[in-house]
Amino acid sequence: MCEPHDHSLPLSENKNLLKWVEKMAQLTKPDRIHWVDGSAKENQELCDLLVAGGTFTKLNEDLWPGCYHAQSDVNDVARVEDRTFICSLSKDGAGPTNNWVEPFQMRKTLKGLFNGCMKGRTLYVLPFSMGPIGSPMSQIGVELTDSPYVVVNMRIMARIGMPVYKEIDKNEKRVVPCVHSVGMPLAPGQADVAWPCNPEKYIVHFPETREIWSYGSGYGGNALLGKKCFALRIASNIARDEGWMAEHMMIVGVESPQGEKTYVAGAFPSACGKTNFAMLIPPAGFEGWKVWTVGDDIAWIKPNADGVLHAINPEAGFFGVAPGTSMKTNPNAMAALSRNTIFTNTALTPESGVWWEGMTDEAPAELIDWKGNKWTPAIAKETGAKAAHPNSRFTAPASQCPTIDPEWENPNGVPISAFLFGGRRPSTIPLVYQAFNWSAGVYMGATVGSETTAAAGGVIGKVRRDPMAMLPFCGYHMGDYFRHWIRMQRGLTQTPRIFHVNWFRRDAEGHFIWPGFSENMRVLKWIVDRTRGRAFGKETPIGYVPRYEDIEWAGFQFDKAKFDELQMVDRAAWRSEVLGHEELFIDLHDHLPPEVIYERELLICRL
Ligand code: TSX
Ligand code: MN
Repeated sequence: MCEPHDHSLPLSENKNLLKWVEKMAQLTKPDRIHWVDGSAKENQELCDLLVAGGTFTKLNEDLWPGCYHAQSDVNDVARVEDRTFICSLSKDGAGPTNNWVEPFQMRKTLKGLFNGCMKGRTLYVLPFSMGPIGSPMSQIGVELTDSPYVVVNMRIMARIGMPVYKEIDKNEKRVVPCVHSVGMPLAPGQADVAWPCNPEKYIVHFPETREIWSYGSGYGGNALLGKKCFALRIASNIARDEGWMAEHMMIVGVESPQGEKTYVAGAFPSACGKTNFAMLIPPAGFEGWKVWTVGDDIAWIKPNADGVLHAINPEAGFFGVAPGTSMKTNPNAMAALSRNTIFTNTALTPESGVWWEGMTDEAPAELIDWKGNKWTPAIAKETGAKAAHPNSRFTAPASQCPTIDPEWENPNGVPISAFLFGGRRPSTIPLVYQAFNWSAGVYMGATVGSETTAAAGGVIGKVRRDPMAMLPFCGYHMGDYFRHWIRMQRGLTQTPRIFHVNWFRRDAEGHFIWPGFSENMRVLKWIVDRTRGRAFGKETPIGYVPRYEDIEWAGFQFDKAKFDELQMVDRAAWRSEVLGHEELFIDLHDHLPPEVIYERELLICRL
């Protein structure tokens, strides 16, 4: 057993860390400093503190053991892309798809914002490792935050505390400094609110110095800085400089009845069911097959000494969208979130449980909605009020997922055989097709589009381009990012095959043609068989496609006519599709690699 720590004393001996904490404390002026050790005892004390302060509601221990519910401020419910900044030295470094502010000007702004911003609060020193502790692929960060909610969420999402101090004290790895404040200092005697935040928000990245500064929000990706800010925006910069990839991808391992295992990584824009796919359960007809979950959101991918790409999931938990998650759509997620989970902005039941739209076919008779108001199905029918916020979340330990891969914490990662790109496309795009080669695959990823849904806000039903699902998460110029993808192939002895999937094609009546969910296993099997060189692919202008007889249909009735409709490549529709690709490319043109331009020309010629 470890001795309980005096949290007011430094738990690290690293001089640079101690100096930086002191400097930041002088700037932010907290009442006290708490060095986070990551222990269960500390976590319990913080949860008790959050309950006492009204941020947390302890859920019914019999129904939801170890679980808490949090209700955020109504104006602090999602990432704030228009308040997210990439402050590289040159504007051209950030590119036209990022907000850029000159770094010295932004530092001045931040100095003003952070001056005294933690008055009346505790500054938590939170060391975290993205990736298994000690893995050569892991990266270390320290988040200074005035939010205990952030600390208890980060404890689920990353490896934190004592083992990380040990890594830092070894002085081998650079530490990414992350400063976070909810931006609501308390005057002496001023009472706190349940969800402190500031209407003015800044999510700031300095790519060259590898720094993150976040002000004004306590929510999700704005505040849990290891996730989108570090593991994608800063890591994409580190990866480009060091020759690896930081991607917005889930990772799954497909195991055949003979025990052959094939790992696939996939990028999908929001609202495409990436988490559901990462936890797929094979359907009837696939007895003996298993899909293992390595990660649901982020992949760090690096060539090993033999030139084979290997991936780790840098996270330790799932920060998943709750609405739509059910025993029907994702029983593995339901098992993962059944205990030791934090729910944010879901509805509360009278038994101190949680509920969200889509969790059960029938809504409970009465709830407290995410805003704290009484909610009934009748009220919802009349006012349209949602019980849970559409972006409400669960923070659940990955280790609790029944399909978590035995290799998910392998410090050397898992070998990647294929990349998947996907979007929500009602027309034009087949269920599945394979790129001819790496550069055609990069073009495929660079042109990913998805139909906008209500969840994203804005116009519904328009195709929005989201290259590699990285548009909000690439920490540098998107054109340079494509170039980096092109360049990655050179160091490889085995190039992953690249595929595009679309579960969302609709028929003339507007109905989904493909049942999706478990049945996607049939597509996944063709993908695995293609990467292993044992399935047929028919050449079309856009890539290789399966014929009806190339798909395993055991245990499922699906007409050949319907399959042909799903797979149809309509040249006229594709010609306008290629014109649609231009939209984003115009902005990026002066940084596009020639391969992307040539692939576009080749595609046009083939059509
Ligand atoms: O996650 C989804 N996947 C991937 C699953 C492994 N969803 C949900 C998307 C919202 C996040 C899907 N929705 C998928 C899918 O494959 N497919 C669809 C579309 C669809 C929805 C309902 C039905 C069929 C298709 N059928 C019935 O409701 C009976
Ligand atoms: Mn994501």
